[in-house]
Amino acid sequence: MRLSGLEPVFIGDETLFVNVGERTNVTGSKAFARLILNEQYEEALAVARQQVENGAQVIDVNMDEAMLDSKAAMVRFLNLIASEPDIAKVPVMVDSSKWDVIEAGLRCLQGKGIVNSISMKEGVEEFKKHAKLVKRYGAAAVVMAFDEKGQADTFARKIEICERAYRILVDEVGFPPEDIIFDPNIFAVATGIEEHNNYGVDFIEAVRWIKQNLPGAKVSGGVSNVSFSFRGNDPVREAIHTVFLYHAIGAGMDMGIVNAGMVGVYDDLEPQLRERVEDVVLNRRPDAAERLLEIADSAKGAAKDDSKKLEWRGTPEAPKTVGERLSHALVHGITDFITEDTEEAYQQIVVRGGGRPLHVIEGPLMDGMNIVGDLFGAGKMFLPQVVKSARVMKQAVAHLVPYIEEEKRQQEAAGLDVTSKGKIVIATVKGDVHDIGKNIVTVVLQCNNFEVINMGVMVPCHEILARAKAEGADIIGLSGLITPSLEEMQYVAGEMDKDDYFRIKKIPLLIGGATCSRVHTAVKIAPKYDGPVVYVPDASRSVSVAQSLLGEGKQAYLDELSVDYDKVRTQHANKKKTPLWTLEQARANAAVVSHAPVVPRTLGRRVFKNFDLAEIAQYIDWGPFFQTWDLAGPYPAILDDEVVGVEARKVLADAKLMLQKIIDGRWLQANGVMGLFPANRVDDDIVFYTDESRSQVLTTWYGMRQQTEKQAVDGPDGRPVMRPSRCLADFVATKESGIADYAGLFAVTAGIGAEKKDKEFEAALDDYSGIMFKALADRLAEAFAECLHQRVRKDLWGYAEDESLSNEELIKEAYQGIRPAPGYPACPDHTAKIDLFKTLQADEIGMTLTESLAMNPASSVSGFYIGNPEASYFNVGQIGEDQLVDMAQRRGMDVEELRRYLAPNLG
Ligand code: B12
Repeated sequence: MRLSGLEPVFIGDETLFVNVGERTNVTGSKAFARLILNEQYEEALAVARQQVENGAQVIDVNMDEAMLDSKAAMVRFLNLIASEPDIAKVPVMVDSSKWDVIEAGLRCLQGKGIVNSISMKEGVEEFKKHAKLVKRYGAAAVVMAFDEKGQADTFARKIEICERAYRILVDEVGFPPEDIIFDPNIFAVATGIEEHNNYGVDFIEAVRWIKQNLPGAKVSGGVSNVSFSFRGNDPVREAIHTVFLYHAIGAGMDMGIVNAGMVGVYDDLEPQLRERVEDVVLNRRPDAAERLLEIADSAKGAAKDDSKKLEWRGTPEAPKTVGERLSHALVHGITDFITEDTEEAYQQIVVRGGGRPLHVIEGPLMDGMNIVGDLFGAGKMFLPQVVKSARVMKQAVAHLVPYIEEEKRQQEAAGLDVTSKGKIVIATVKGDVHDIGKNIVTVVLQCNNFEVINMGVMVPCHEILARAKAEGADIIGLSGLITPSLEEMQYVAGEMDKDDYFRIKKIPLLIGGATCSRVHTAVKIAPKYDGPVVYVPDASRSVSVAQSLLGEGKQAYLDELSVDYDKVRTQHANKKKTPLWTLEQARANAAVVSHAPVVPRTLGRRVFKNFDLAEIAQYIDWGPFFQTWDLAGPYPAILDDEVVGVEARKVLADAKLMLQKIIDGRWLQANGVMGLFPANRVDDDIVFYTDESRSQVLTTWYGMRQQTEKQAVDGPDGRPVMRPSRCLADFVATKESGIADYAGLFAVTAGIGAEKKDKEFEAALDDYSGIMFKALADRLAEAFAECLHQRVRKDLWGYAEDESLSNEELIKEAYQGIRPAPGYPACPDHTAKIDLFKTLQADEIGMTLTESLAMNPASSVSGFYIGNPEASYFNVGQIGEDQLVDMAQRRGMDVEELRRYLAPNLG
């Protein structure tokens, strides 16, 4: 199934379970309903954005609320989403029980979305009519197992309705089968009513039947319904969801709405509980519900009971083998006994068994890691768990290294290495400092038995290529965080092409990192190199890509890739050009945002060295932290999420422990510099002056203005008003106005000292702590920016001295004024950092810029302060050639040089 927002999404047999975000649904989320009812659409948009940022692959939008004009609300919200590229990139599921709302929603969708739902509830004719319209709008459809007689509850009714609907859709309407998503209704089990006992089996079997008999069709459902009768007993609900999803996904369930709650690791469930839950879900015995009830309370209690913690090591009555213990330690990331267990395995296999040290790795350790790889691949384990497993593995291998070396010395025999699946050289490109992404990929690939040479950050092209040759690498992987790195990646691809070694062997090049994309890779990087170039969106995908590139199906994979990228290139070339206004037209449509500026209490530059980390820590926004660990869901709801809640709590607890150590042990130093200055708008720029006379220019921030065509929207009085063509300078009073306005600059870092500590973790073979440490340093950098900004508002500038906001409100940016950062969508131009750093003399606090304008240390943020109450963030989006030339002139810069920096905004 191919869906799309602004970016394509492919859901195929290889895809893991797809999670549909459900927080933009007024029937499911009271908070969202309140925002819509109060017309707080900006905040409602933030809910959508947060879902996407936290990994929802599709967002469900539902406005079915009695007090609402659902149709108008749907249209308004979807139109707002459409102008926010970071939300609009994912497909939308237009959800309503009213057809006119769905149709109104469909008219607003860009790309290919999903209709939720159509059914034969009101007869076949109505069904066909709706299906034809869905098809005409080019959307996919959720088809409920519902017909004129009612909702399907048994297996027979589910498949009867689904088959009938499928035949009508495919044969009569000509609906593409891959665009059909059946929802065969998940109902509660163990309700005490006998007829309900088979509901779980009916659903699972219906899934299996649909996947086998209705080619192309997908299956979805709302999972938490199944455990409804155990409300109030989360451990049992968790166990029911875990078992249910385990069997339903095994039967082929592709996607689903997974409500707040929990889902654990199937193999981890306490055996008795699992057996009794399985009896219920699979309806294996008539007294299943009573038997589960019997242990329900103790299961709830046991969830809090720690005494069973060491049971996995076995008891004298029920001993565990060393292999079992190693597997358990690996799957659960426990390092406590790893050295003694590895030693015991060594004694058993090598000393008493006559084997080789390598056999300990290839035997019990790899057996354990294979379980980890399988569970992760099946979506049953999450990234933090895998990284912890890798730490266990590394420590076990480290214990064996002296034995292996001793053996080498004695025998000098060939073939002593673990036969790895392949060797990969991975690096963050020159000029970029982003470390975490590629470190995570390294760990995940290592867990899957690839040998990975991680070269670190800011690695020049010639070093990467030389190392790849020296190591005989099978694959090269590049990572980067910010857009200038995209160009460096193109350069590396070009250099590989010039070098016979890579071109003839067609050594594959993998591309990853936050700003990379499939389209950019296909259009800009792949054409530079004759070998395979593959964009890899996340760590879990890196395994299947590397396997495909090195395994038997390589040619088929490459053929598929080449067809896919050709298509992407053709689509890109034929893409309708976003209609742009001329810069002149856009300027004429600038917002008029007048205000009465407050004179800052302190003007000029200020340095903050060794800022109190404990104070900074209070401002941490934990949301993105979970994203780093690839755990999807908004904070704090993620802690109770059905799928990742348990793991999210664990990783947060670990983080808080380490945060305390960072503060107490001064592992990091936080330095900042800021300045508030007289400033005025001159055209699209903000000019900063040395003093109140405003006669001498200190520095100029060159602004970029939206040029995409704007439409009129209903104003507060119902009359149409134009949406302005935004530019950040519009929030500052013009020079001609004579108003004395002000603006600020800042640069903060929480990364001083990070390298030293990081080396310690590296030496201790502790990737988990290393990644955790970097993730915390990044959180502290952002928190520092938040903390200093508050001080500016309340004190240093003082325009909001009475502000009193909770951390939650700060995260929602409920304050007056903004702090745009170069590189973010409202000011995408990274070169602004050059003058900013010079003006603030940022080097004095240990902050520098690389040749690609990344900041060193990595955990750093820089930007501007604008105090206007109307100031808000927006996306500059695509600009025209005229703005490029104009800007180059304003700056006295070469057009072609500037073009390189602004390339992502030039289409
Ligand atoms: C956390 C974060 C930060 C942190 C940490 C940054 C750092 N030191 O790495 C802080 C707060 C410090 C920060 C600062 C900045 N940031 Co920032 N940041 C983010 C954020 C929210 C998440 C990035 C992240 O860490 N993700 C988690 C990691 C694990 O994911 P990842 O790196 O993408 O890696 C995964 C995959 O990409 C893949 N992968 C990665 N590499 C590789 C390599 C290979 C070979 C393979 C196979 C796979 C692979 O696998 C990984 C694991 O699944 C993104 C927005 C976003 N949602 O992505 C913006 C974002 C990256 N930041 C951005 C910007 C602009 C900045 C700043 C320049 C802002 C400023 N002026 O201060 C600075 C630059 C910092 C610097 N040192 O130069 C922009 C970049 C866009 C652009 N136009 O360049 C983004 C995209 C936000 C946006 N929407 O505009 N940022």
